[in-house]
Amino acid sequence: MIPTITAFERSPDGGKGLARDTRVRWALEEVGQPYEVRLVSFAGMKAPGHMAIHPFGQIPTYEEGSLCLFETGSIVFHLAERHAGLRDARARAITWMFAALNTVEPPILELTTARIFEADRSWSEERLPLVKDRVRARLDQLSAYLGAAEWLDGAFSAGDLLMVSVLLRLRMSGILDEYQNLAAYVARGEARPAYARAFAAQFAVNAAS
Ligand SMILES: N[C@@H](CCC(=O)N[C@@H](CS)C(=O)NCC(=O)O)C(=O)O
Repeated sequence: MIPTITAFERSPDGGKGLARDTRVRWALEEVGQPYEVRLVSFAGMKAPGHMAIHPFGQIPTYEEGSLCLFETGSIVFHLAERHAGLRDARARAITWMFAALNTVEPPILELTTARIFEADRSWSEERLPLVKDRVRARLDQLSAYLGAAEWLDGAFSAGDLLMVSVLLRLRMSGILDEYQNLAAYVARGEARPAYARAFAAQFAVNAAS
């Protein structure tokens, strides 16, 4: 059965890979699973039809027959479980998936909030360095762990897929470039043919609109 995912009709980044449907598209491409996309507007995301499958009115979602999933971690996990292609060392890959979403992504999201949504506040300039330092604290640790390795745990895994997706959100800030090995790690992720297909599919939607 061909699954259907949801994505922004118009992504705020113009389809540059930052919306979270990219992670799901990437995982689908990695496992060679064809998929369909239902595009939703911001209003459509909060309409009852979409809220019935995503209680928080967001994208992406994943529908496969009677199975409806939301949360990128859960969707990538489902795909990794179903397709042996992503990785065998299941428990460690799952650990890295959680680390990407629960430990590394939160300070990165905080930085996005500080840079975009709080930029006009009087205290913004004073707070920004603190937020950046919290991001660096995590990247220091991640960079030390990765060292010169290609991926986090031997072969490429769903943990790498989510970690690269999370780190990509930092590129605009310039902080990623302070860590040579992490910048190279992200570039390796982006160089994967499956990522390129996912990016192109998402970009095409936004270029067309
Ligand atoms: N934790 C969720 C976050 C989902 C999320 O924040 N989606 C964003 C797009 S990247 C969204 O739908 N934003 C619109 C909104 O929240 O109204 C996941 O990983 O799936």
